[in-house]
Amino acid sequence: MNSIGLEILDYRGGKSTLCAGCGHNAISERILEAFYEMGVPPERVMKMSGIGCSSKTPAYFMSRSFSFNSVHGRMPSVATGAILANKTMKSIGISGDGDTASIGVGQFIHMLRRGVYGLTKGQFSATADIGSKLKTGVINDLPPIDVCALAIQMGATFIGRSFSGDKKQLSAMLKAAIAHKGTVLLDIISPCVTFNDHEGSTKSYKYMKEHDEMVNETGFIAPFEDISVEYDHDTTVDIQMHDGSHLRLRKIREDYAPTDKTAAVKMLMDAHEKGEVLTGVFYIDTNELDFASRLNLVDEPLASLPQERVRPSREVFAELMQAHR
Ligand SMILES: Cc1ncc(C[n+]2csc(CCOP(=O)(O)OP(=O)(O)O)c2C)c(N)n1
Ligand code: SF4
Ligand SMILES: [Mg+2]
Repeated sequence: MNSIGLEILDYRGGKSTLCAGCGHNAISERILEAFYEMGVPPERVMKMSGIGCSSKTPAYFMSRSFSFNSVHGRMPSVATGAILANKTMKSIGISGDGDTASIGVGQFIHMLRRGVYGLTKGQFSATADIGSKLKTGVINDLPPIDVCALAIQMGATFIGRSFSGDKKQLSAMLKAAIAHKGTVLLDIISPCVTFNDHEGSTKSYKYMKEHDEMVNETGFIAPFEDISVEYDHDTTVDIQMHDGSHLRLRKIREDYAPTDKTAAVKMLMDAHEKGEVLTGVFYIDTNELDFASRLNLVDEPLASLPQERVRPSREVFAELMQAHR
């Protein structure tokens, strides 16, 4: 018996239909034991989940609790609503790696950050900096999502930031991005003159003029241009792109190499602390295979292949259907 006079049986659920030996069964056991040992009344618990084997497990522990199986990947929003409706309940969310990090990744991120973006105008977006002020005087207290740091972690192979007011940097960076074979993320700060150009905004023309810190100066040399243009090897990195063009990055931050992912993320995080807006090329990798190459596609574009080459014949299709009956 536990501290509230219940037996472990009072915490049991339905019989598991998962495979014998599945790790999820052990997790269900540990969950129900934890609630039992802590003396939490099962009726005070809500079990929220999405879709997947793991998301089925709330049916296998604590039948006396409340339970809700949401749509795949949507547990965070349903759980948020339930918690807000009754904050006196204990809530447990069960979600698999597919439910959380694949289909549900958008909900997952916003559940952690707790931002709401319901309207669009005159409201803080998910990239607004902490301490930034709305025209109405409201101050943002939520951490920004740095899309550059996110893109570095997620595997983009060319990541940089520029400013709509910096013609030279933006032109060079755009050309290098166009020349790059792979996924590029360019985060371009573009002040909204109607809602976001006032004193206190960190996305205004004035703020950008005062806080724009270039990490490197971007130069671009197209394949048809003369590449023998002089440069100092100590201060400038030359990167040859797949199409024969060259990206020349003149170092401004001496110790920073745009081929070091970890350093790039740290630099971006540090800049947020200091209120600096870094611009320049943060990370580039010209060796990694691009998406189409990874898929090992034929040289000719799929869109222009004749029907005979993209469509199984009637006979092959019939054979396939037969084999999978
Ligand atoms: C909207 C939608 N898309 C796809 C599916 C198919 N589907 C069912 S479970 C699942 C993956 C679940 O993976 P995970 O959350 O890791 O659970 P696990 O089974 O590994 O515990 C997918 C893609 C679905 N049910 N609904
Ligand atoms: S995750 Fe699903 S398929 Fe895999 S062992 Fe568990 S119940 Fe079986
Ligand atoms: Mg899984």
